[in-house]
Amino acid sequence: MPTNLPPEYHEAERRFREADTPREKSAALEEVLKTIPKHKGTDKLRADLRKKLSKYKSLAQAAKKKIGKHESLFHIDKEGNARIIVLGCANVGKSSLVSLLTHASPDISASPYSTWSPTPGMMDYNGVQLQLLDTPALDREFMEPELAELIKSADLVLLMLDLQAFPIDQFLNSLNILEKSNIYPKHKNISETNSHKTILPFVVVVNKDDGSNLDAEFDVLNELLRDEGWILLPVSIEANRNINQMMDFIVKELRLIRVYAKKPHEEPDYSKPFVLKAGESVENFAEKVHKDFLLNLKSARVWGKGVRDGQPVGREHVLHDGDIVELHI
Ligand SMILES: Nc1nc2c(ncn2[C@@H]2O[C@H](COP(=O)(O)OP(=O)(O)OP(=O)(O)O)[C@@H](O)[C@H]2O)c(=O)[nH]1
Ligand SMILES: [Mg+2]
Repeated sequence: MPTNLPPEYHEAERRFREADTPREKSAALEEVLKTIPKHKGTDKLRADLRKKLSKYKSLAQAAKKKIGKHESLFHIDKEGNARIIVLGCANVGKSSLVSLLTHASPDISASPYSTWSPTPGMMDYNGVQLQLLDTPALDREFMEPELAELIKSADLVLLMLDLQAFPIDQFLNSLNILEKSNIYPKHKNISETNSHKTILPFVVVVNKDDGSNLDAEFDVLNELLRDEGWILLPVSIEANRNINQMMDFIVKELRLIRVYAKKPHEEPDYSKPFVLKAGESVENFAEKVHKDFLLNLKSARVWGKGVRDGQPVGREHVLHDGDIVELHI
């Protein structure tokens, strides 16, 4: 240790020893380095301190990354044609559903509250790309504001109940919790004058309807809620009951349609539908196929709903699910 170090050095060095995070340590070390006069006698000390500084900087960097990662658990990029968020009380089967339908593998457990962060999974349903989000149980002691934000970003809420565990209680409880975050079901015609409200389409999926012996219980529940405008779908993930019917319904509810492209004198390409929103036209379809088609479109022929086979139509012609379109430029 060189003996001719100024008092500022010792003061800065003390602050360095007292700092406790890597970020504070590296900031303090930079100050220490500044106090050291540059000459031959301090070369070794300065080199050692710079080495130390770079170690603390990389530690600080790693710590920063960890925080970033933690925050991003609730920040999930939208992918595909629509985002469906699976919500419900503990143990109803949310993770089981996402795991059944997608390649995601969230933890599934007979004990409640097994999921603590959302997990996305992609599903191809007859050519429609759907992003499903598994979520932590709604009936925990709190809901993270980030989870509420994530719910608000969804195109559809799949509210899941367990038919075998007081479904009415779960239903009321779930809605209550969502209301606290200003999230409301669309069919209730809640006025949108309050700009804090987010209104989303809801489908109630009643899980664990494992066999016909349980169907009567579903009927009672359905009768109670149907009159209030709720749509209830009975399913069993374990017994793989009604899962396809549920998916068909969801795609309809999302108001997504599949339109197939056809080249002149060729069969349509059924392997890759273009996904449009209900109400969209030939023009929207052309834009999806290629922007050149949109710019240079001269005419189009359609096979499908409400037209003769191969009928010429204009740009504004509204397309339907399953239509086949031939574009001419
Ligand atoms: N009988 C029956 N059990 C099911 C069905 N679907 C899921 N389960 C079981 O229900 C339990 C809970 O399933 P999870 O998928 O972990 O439920 P979750 O809603 O994700 O639960 P949390 O993450 O804790 O909120 C597991 O033991 C599943 O095997 C079903 O259709 N019938
Ligand atoms: Mg779960």
